[in-house]
Amino acid sequence: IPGIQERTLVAVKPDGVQRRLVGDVIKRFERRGFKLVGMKLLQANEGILSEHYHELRRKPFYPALIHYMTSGPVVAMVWEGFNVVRTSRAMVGDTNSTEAKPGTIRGDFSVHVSRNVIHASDSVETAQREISLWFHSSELVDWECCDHNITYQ
Ligand code: DGI
Repeated sequence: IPGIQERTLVAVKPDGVQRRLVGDVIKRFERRGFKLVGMKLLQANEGILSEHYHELRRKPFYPALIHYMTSGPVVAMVWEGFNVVRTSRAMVGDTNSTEAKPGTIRGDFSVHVSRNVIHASDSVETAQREISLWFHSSELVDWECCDHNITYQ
């Protein structure tokens, strides 16, 4: 099946870790049928975040965003599966929590854009860039899910 090995970067942001939402986030991605291929808890520094949020560097909220993202640990993950980038964005919900639909992660757990619990890459190209920014290739694991033939045709 083409696209079955697509990967995306998902990160539970410091507010999500503080609020003990890591397990819930992982559970949603597992139950959807995606495969976890990388995961770590880390305190992100300004270096990685300035690369990660490069496109937002001129936004008025940028300093506050970096302050928030460095305020505590983040759980970074790489998830793999068919159309995982697009499906993850749907699971995460709108950037603006007010617009995020109930049932989405932001729509269930966040009320304000400045504390929106989770990050997920917004395109396949961005995902490739973000995965290599947050993970060494040696930190990603190729493995076979035993339910592969049940999840896919
Ligand atoms: O890919 P997203 O996280 O959904 O959205 P994005 O790449 O446009 O913005 C990255 C993060 O920056 C977003 O998750 C939260 C923050 N942000 C975006 N717009 C605003 C914002 N923070 C504040 N305080 N105000 C904003 O308007």
